[in-house]
Amino acid sequence: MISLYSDLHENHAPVFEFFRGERVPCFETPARAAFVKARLLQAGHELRPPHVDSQAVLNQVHSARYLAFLESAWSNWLALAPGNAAQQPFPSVWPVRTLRSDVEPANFVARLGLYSMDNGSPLSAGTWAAAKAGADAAASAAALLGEGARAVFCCSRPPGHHAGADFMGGYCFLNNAAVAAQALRNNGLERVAVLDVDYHHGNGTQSIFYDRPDVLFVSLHGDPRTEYPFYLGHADETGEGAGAGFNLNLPLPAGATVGAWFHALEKACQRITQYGAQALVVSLGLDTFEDDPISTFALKLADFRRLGQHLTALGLPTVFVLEGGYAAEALGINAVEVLDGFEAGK
Ligand code: OKP
Ligand code: ZN
Repeated sequence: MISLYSDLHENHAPVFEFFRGERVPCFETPARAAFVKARLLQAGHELRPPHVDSQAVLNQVHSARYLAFLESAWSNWLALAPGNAAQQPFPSVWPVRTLRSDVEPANFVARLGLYSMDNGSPLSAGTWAAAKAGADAAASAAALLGEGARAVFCCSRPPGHHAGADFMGGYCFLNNAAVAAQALRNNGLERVAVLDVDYHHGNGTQSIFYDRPDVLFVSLHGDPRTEYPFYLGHADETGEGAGAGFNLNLPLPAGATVGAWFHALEKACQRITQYGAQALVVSLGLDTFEDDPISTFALKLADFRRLGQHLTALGLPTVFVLEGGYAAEALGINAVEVLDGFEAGK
């Protein structure tokens, strides 16, 4: 399988995130993609750099003012104070209910809060370039499908599925899965399905396509009553307006069994088939792994092969986009197991 990979992810290397008010080392590290890259090469997969500029698709998926903020965020942070190069910006104030988000403040930290859903998306010098390379990979993968590729894997980080049209969140800045789906639509496909198998609900992807029937969003994830992102991902979110009926959430309780997870996967696959999708985008988070440090499902290596087998049975041109997975060393093996299960089909 063709895999798309750019070294630019390495410069997105924030040091700290917050956990219960304390600063802790980031879980979302450059080593994650390095382990996946190494395993891809070891397993004989072809690595290519992204070759398509995603800017036009980004403008369809994200708001202009959010993109402008993100692209200039690091230079604006540096301009605030000498010495900021060695510091990480974090938001500390957010426009929740009753506060205005239509007026962009001049204050940098206030703008950072406006464009963030949490304080869990640390920025560093290379964040924009890394995120843009991930979006370029998603657009490139869609182009390769248009040229007849059966499947393409985007080995990119940071992840994207929590990023909404105008906000970052949960380590995510640009929504790579949404870019892939929109690029496939732009290529003339009428119905595209996004299947999100990350442990965490893909709130950003859901919200981007919530009122649209042309992109079906299906997600299995930890129940948001107890699991991040908490404020979206419930079963009663089924789409709105023209998109009514084209959103399917299959939340599972924290600690759910592998059997329950595959049962939900079968329901997800049935919905995608019934929809008549012409292509599939998989938000491939591997934090459903039994040893994941921030999640509570229990998939093992062989289960990732089984996931690949289920996905190939859909018979659709497929873009895989790497999302979460924080047992970094196992991430490469687990990710390639999905791809090899997909290719072998048995
Ligand atoms: C991103 B993706 C742990 C806090 C967890 C949010 C998790 C984001 C997951 N200290 N913060 O969906 O894998
Ligand atoms: Zn996740």
